[in-house]
Amino acid sequence: MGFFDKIFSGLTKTRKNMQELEALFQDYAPDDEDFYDDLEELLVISDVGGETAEKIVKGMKRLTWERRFRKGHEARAGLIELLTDQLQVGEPELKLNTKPSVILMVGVNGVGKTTTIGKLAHQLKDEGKKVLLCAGDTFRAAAAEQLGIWAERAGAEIVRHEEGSDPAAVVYDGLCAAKARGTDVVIIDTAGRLHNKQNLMNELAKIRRIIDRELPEADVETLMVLDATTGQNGLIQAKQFLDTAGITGIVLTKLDGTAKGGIVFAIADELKLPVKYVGVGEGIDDLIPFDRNNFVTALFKS
Ligand SMILES: Nc1nc2c(ncn2[C@@H]2O[C@H](COP(=O)(O)OP(=O)(O)O)[C@@H](O)[C@H]2O)c(=O)[nH]1
Ligand SMILES: [Mg+2]
Repeated sequence: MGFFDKIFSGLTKTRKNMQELEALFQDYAPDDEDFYDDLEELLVISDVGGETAEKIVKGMKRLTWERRFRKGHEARAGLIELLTDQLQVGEPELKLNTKPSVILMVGVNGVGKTTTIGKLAHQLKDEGKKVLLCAGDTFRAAAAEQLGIWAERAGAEIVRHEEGSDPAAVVYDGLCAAKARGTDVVIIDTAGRLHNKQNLMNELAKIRRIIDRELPEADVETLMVLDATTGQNGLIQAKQFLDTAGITGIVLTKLDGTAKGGIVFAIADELKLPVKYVGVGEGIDDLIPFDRNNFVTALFKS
């Protein structure tokens, strides 16, 4: 299945909401306030978020006036353009030009960090890269084990320590191994929960300092993983990571399990960060590089 088909099927539940839009465009009249109210409601139902939905509706009114929309199909095309523009934030592609380069994966428990690492390792291996996984989640015994399974599936190496050991020490070892072995990309798993939030943030900052000290010239992507099924709540949680971790992009997982796919618009608008990948299932191939044109096109395709 190609990326477009995957995003199309991953958006099945979200598209159900959006299909009601088609009915709106059928009875479209440019100065009908009900149209804009219904549009806003549908956006909110799809978890675009109140503020972002309001901005989109305002943008739609402006565009309607500027372009003199008269017909439903004109307004529909205008909305697609507006939504696609809305997703133009930062650089969607990973920048991993140095050898080694580093991907640091952060986010709360259960969002899909470890799974995403496995999928990403697999894609990078397919591109011919040598990949090393670093088991920085030492908080739970099962975490390194789970990462080990993914390393095997993806054909990547792994560096791990005992449960309860210092994550910063694992990261240090991982980076040293990468330098010694000619690794292309090191992917670091981290804990999503510690005894308290401040501990977690301190630990992430410490890991970050070790990367900067050991590999000062390296390209580092810090990806925050967000679970699409948690919608606006997930977004609030995510904001806690923003200051500490120096996030370069978002991975939005579990899009396949939710009608809340509109959250990508809230991410762009509120976090001002690019979505770099979306997860559409639990399998190794279920991670798609984010493409805003494909995303919006898939959303409106019936
Ligand atoms: N349906 C679906 N499930 C996912 C996706 N990504 C992760 N999961 C599942 O979410 C659960 C938690 O994932 P895990 O990687 O352990 O999360 P972590 O705690 O952040 O490392 C697992 O059961 C995964 O299989 C996705 O894109 N779609
Ligand atoms: Mg994990």
